[in-house]
Amino acid sequence: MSSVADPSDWIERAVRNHPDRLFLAMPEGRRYNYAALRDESGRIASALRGLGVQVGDRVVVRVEKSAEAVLLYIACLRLGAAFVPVNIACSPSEVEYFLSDSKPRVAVVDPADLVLLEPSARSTGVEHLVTLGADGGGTLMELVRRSDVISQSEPNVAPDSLAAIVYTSGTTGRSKGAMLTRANLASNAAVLAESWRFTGQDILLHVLPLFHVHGLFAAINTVLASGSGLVLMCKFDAAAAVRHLAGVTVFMGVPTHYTRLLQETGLNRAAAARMRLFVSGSAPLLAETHQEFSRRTGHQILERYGMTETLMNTSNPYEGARVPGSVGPPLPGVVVRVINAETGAVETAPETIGTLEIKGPNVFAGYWQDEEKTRSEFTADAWFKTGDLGRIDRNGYVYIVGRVKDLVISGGYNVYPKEVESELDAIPGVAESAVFGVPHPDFGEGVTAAVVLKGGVSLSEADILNCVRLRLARYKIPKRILLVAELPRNTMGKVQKNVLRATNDSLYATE
Ligand code: MLC
Ligand code: AMP
Repeated sequence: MSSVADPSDWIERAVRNHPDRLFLAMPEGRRYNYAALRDESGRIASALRGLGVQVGDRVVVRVEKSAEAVLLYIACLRLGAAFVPVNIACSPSEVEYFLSDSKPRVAVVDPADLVLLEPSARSTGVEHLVTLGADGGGTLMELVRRSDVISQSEPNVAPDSLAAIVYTSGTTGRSKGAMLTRANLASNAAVLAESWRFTGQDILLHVLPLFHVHGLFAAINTVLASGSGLVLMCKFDAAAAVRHLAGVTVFMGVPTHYTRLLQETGLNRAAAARMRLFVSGSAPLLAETHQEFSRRTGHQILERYGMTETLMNTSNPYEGARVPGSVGPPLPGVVVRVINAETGAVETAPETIGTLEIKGPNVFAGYWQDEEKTRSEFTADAWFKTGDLGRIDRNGYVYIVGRVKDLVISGGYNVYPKEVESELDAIPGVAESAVFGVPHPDFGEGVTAAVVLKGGVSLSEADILNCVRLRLARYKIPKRILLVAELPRNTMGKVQKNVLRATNDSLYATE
């Protein structure tokens, strides 16, 4: 296995060994080689330093995807600052919470959101609010133009220091910030580069958002750790992605990307002839998608399993059987165990279903300023409880068979029902609600709500959707609101979401 370097070493090493090699290309032609990556990220680092950013300071980033956004992430790595990515779709009230919780020295937002977010930045004590647009414009880049290139990455950053805080919603309460260290990032990228056989000749087609561990760490860090390159597609478009396959060697996506690629008639063996690897993760890939993709392109999608808190845990092998429906064996250095959900005992017999727990250098350092939540998500002997239900077969392959956490995964985005239910229940006239996921042809699962109105109240599906539209990120908004007289309950009075799921199983079948 390649030696585990600190993230800053990736850049220094690449510039030393192959300064002219491509790091990032934009579809319209702009290109950065590794020397340009070092210089441009060094200039951004210098501008951030000018704003007072030091090792350990948080930098909240809520911007559209762009080459500059990638360079900003790398600048934070080189400074030893903690990168805090926020989904561009988050509502202003969600952003205010992230600012007040993470207390950043600097927040970088899209210029179009400046006026909207200024009051939140002021009330939460953010020192500097700067902008970065999709076109690379904005006040941050004005500062950058006036800044020198830093000659060297910050040398005094320990492996266990904070590299990023990534917010992840929970079954209760507000989102929690998962603290990822430099060692987490470095070890996972080294393992992925090795396991997926990345070389300097590889070019990754990057279609994922930059605010989740999939697009940010599994994709970009693996490229950096292996000195390979990427083509950055800022908005996923299946037809354009098929055309790009001729110029790249690796693709990473969520299952929705694959089902959309399959709808393109141009996706065939010839279109994928130069490709070396297709990786899927973040949500379950249907075995039929795997099989259909293989029939059309001759490529077997390699499915892997990860989490914000653990980065990548398991992966089907590069050489050897890629089993449809399985997420593969644990990655080198990672250990996965199965726990009996009732007794808490470790299950050693193969094929036994239980909750999955993880240990390894990939596992995060805990939740930001929340020791109680951190304690409750780890066992006494320091295993992380994933909340996923799974089994391990005789060959060591892991299968995810369900979740003990009440979670809907829509197009690779996690939606916690409790958060949506709280917003629905706050609407005057709503008595109670239950949010659940049912099969959706595009997003895998569609967020769906059953709502009971108070007596004498008349509200339509559209009225209810209008009320939540400004409160929640768009992907969390239910695709359908079902007005019902009452929620199904068991004898203990608990809402039976399994009944709601079963009775509405075909809700989106004709879409
Ligand atoms: C977009 N929309 C969604 C949605 N994405 N609705 C539900 N679920 C989603 N995932 C809605 C928008 O709100 C909008 O609705 C409409 O669809 C069109 O919006 P869009 O912006 O044009 O969407 P599109 O570009 O088509 O997005 C689809 C997608 C995107 C699949 C490209 O969802 C995506 O990039 N998903 C990847 C998420 C990801 O990176 N997950 C990794 C998490 S890390 P309206 O009503 O406004 O018209 C993790 C760990 C691990 O899980 O293992 O990797
Ligand atoms: P997140 O909290 O956004 O990081 O999402 C992590 C969750 O996504 C995991 O706990 C799993 O439930 C799910 N997940 C990730 N990859 C896969 C996969 N390949 N198959 C099934 N579920 C997955």
